[in-house]
Order: sequence, then structure tokens, then C-alpha cells
Amino acid sequence: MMSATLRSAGLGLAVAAAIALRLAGAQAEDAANSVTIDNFTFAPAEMKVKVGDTVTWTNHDDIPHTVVSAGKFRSKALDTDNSFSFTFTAAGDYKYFCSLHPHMTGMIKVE
Ligand SMILES: [Cu+2]
Repeated sequence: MMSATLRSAGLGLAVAAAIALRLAGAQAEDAANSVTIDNFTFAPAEMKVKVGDTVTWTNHDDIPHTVVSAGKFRSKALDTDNSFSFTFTAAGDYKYFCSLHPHMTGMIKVE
């Protein structure tokens, strides 16, 4: 009885580890056009992309943030680990900020 419980717990851990590895791989593939939100900061604060590229912002803070570029795009409030994506179809400098904490700012340069 005891050993069966231990074995099943071990299997659960192995499955969890496999899922974590797969998630890490998926994140690495998207890292090029990803902005993380952590500790009230957009990182990187400035990013260069090409016309047609999609940028994804992911909130790693435990409070909500938004991603807003006046007249261009506006996310809903992102809870922890939520993401927002926007595809840039025109060149230009896109300043953006968090509408909940306006001192949080960033820039996407599309060329
Ligand atoms: Cu914020």
C-alpha cells in the first residue's frame, strides 16, 4: 500500500517535470518577440521588430498590468501569467505604458 502510493507520487512528479520542460521549450521559441512584465517593469524596455511581427507581453507580477499604446492597441488587465499579443502592420515607434501604473513605459520600434 505504502509503496504503491510512493510510486504513484513519483510518476506524478515525472509527468510534471516533462510538462515543465515542454513549456520551457515553447517559451524559448517565442523569446525573440516577447516582453516580460516583472516587478513593475517592461523588459526589454525597448524592442526592434519588423513590419508583420507579433509581439507578446506576459505579466509575471502577482498584480494586474495593462499594455496600452494610445490609439494603437490596448490590452485588458492582464492577471498573473496572462499574455497580450499585437501584430504590427506599419513601421514606426510605438510608445506604450501600463494604464494602471503610468510610470511603466516601453517602446516597440517597427521597421
Ligand atoms: Cu501596471
